[in-house]
Amino acid sequence: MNELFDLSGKVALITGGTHGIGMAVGKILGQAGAKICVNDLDQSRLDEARKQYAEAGIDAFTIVFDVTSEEDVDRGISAIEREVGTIDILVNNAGIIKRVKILDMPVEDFRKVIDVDLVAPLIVGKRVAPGMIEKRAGKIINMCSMMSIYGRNTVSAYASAKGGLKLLTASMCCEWAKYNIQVNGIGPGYIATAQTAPIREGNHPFNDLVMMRTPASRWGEPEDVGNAALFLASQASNFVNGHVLFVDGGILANFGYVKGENDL
Ligand code: NAP
Ligand code: GCO
Repeated sequence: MNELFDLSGKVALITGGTHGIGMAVGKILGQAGAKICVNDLDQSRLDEARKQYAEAGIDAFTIVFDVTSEEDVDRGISAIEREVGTIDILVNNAGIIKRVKILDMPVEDFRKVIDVDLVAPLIVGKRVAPGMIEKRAGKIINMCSMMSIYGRNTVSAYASAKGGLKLLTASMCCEWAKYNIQVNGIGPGYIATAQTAPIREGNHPFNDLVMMRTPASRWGEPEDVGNAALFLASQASNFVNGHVLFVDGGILANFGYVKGENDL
């Protein structure tokens, strides 16, 4: 059974894996035996992350590159292929969000979110897939969202990107499954990271919505997502393809409830 989840000998790239969900994914895949590679925009954040991975017993390979730049991605992936090896597991985790109403959002800001959250997984996927095709094996995990299927006030760019990412995941599956590459998404619910801090901390009223919509009655932890990534990165998921695995504490199953004596 353990062999199913053993990633020994595999090279994994987690984009933006210097904290939050990405770091949880990196630590869990690393503890399963994968050689962990992470990129970020900032060397100092990579240096700090490398220390944290080391404290978890993981010797992470770190490299600066911007996932939205084809040239930067090619340089970064070439360095990983040269220094570490061909990538077996790609987690397109890097992402941004801008919470601004449509009428107030500059088109340039909308484009920036689309670039990072949708175009970048295409760029990195296109660069990594040939190595997987040659090996006739690979795992790609695109970090989707509840906003891959829901809209919500102020997150139009993010939802548009994550909705597209759900179908980019399906499209990658259709074109690459024949090469024994499994391409899936993870749809985290509301997870306690820096990205959600502005709508979570300081007794923010958004907490009430998250609690009403999440039957588990808690914010998710990055490790909740990391555990799902281990399944999708392992042999256990070899016949799972084009799927978005929601890790949401039951949000999708729940219309919501009215807090009170009977929790109607
Ligand atoms: P986070 O704390 O904001 O981390 C995002 C990471 O992406 C950071 O390390 C960031 O680097 C990196 N990044 C951003 N733009 C980049 C670029 N152009 N090139 C390279 N790296 C870049 O986010 P998180 O909460 O851990 O979320 C991780 C992923 O899960 C995102 O795709 C997010 O949309 C998704 N997600 C999150 C939640 C949630 O509730 N937290 C739920 C569903 C989905 P810097 O720190 O240097 O900017
Ligand atoms: C928001 C949150 C969400 C989460 C996540 C939910 O402002 O609604 O940031 O978008 O990040 O994507 O799945």
